[in-house]
Amino acid sequence: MQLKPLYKHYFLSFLLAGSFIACSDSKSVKTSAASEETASKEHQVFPHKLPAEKPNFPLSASAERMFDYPAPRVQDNELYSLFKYTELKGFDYNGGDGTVSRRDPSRPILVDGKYYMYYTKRDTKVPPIGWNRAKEATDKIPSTDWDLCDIWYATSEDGTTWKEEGIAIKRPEKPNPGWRSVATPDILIWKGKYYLYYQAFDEPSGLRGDWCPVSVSYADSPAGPWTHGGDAVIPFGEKGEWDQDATHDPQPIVYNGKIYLYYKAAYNKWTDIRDKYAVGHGLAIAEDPLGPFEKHPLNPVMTSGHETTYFPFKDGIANITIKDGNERETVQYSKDGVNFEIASVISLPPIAGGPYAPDMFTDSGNGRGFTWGMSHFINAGEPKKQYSIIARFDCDLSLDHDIQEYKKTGVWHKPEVYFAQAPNKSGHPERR
Ligand code: AAL
Repeated sequence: MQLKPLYKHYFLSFLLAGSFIACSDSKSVKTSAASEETASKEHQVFPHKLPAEKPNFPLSASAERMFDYPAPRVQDNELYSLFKYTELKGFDYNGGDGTVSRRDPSRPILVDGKYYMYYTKRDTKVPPIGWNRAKEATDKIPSTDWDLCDIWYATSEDGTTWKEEGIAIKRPEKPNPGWRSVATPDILIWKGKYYLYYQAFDEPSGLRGDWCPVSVSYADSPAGPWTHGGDAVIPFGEKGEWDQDATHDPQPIVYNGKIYLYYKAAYNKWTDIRDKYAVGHGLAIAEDPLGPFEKHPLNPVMTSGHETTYFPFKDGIANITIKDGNERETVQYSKDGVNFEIASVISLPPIAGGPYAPDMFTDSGNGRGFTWGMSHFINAGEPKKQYSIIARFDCDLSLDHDIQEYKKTGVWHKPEVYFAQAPNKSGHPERR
C-alpha cells in the first residue's frame, strides 16, 4: 500500500497512540511492536539515493529484482556491456559473390605471441541454394552456408588483421563421419595439447534438419598437424529426448578439474518445422578430452540462446545468450556451470561469439571475463549469394577493466538501420 506523506504521518501517529493504550500487557506490547514494524514496512518511500542493498520494506516486483542483479545500476554491473564491431583485415571473400564464406569462429587463443582462430570456411563454385532445396544439393552445390565446408585457421598479432594459414581439418573421404562437411569448430587446450571439436555432417544440412554430431581431433601445436580423435563424442539423446538429432556448437571450458563442454540442439521439430523449433544448450562433462562425455542430468541447462558463448567468471560460469528463447539477448551467470540466472539484458550481442579469455582453460576458480573476441554476420551477401563474414567485437565483460564507454546503455542507429527491417506486407493484417 502506498500512502501520500501527509496521510502517512496521521496513520503512524494513530498506530503509536494505539500502542500506548495497549501497552499494559506484554502480549499487547509485542503486537504493537509488530504493528510498528508493519507500518514502517508498508510506508517507506523508495529513497532518492539508490540503496546499495535491497531495502527492508515492501517493494514492487521490479524494484525487488533490481537488487538480485550483480549491481542494482546496470552501469555498475560487471556482466553488462555494450558491444562494438570491427571489420577484419586479411580475408578475401571473392568480391562477395557468395562462393566464399567464413563463419562460426572459435575463441581465439594466444600462443607464443600469436592469436590463433579456427573457423568454418566454404569455398564452392556456386553459392548455397538454401535449406529448403537441400534435395538438389550435389557434391558441388551446397545446400546451406555451412555445407561442403572445411575447418581453416588464421593467425594474428592484434586480433584485427588476420593471416589465413590454411586448412586445419579437411572433410574426410566418404563414408567417414564428416565427409559432407565439417563446421563450427572450437578449441581446447589441455595438458599441453590442442583439441578441436567440430560438427561432422554426413548429409547436406536441410535434408532432414540440421543433423550432425561432434567429432574431435588433436595436435601438439595450434598449427597442427591434427590427428583424428573420435566421432560422436557427445552422443545424441535417445529418440524422444530433446537432443535426439544434433549436438552442435561444441564449446569446452576447463572447470573444477574437468572438461565442461557446452553444446546446442534444436528440438520440438519433426521433421524440422523451422517455425516450431526450440533451442536448448546441454552440458557434457569429461575427464579426458577424447571422452567419454557424460551429459548433465539437468540438461538442457539453458533453454534460451543459439550458438554457445560460455566463459569462466568468478568461481562460476557465465554466458552470452542470443537470438532464441524468452531470455535471448541476456548475459547469464551460474555458480556451478549448471543453474543459470539472468545477470543483464544486452543489445547487439555478438553472434556465434568466441571471446578471448586467457583463463578459459586454466581452471583458476576466479574467471576474469574478457574485453574482445570474434563473431560472425551471416547475411553479408545479397539474396541468392549468401555468405558470412567473421568480425571482431569489443566489450567490457571483464573484472579487470571498467571501460565507461562500454557501460553506456543507449544504442543509437541511423533510421536506415530500422527501415532496413521493412515489414513484409503479406504477413500483416493492417498493412495493405
Ligand atoms: C550455426 C551453428 C551451427 C549450425 C549452423 C552451423 O551458426 O548454430 O553451425 O549447425 O549454424
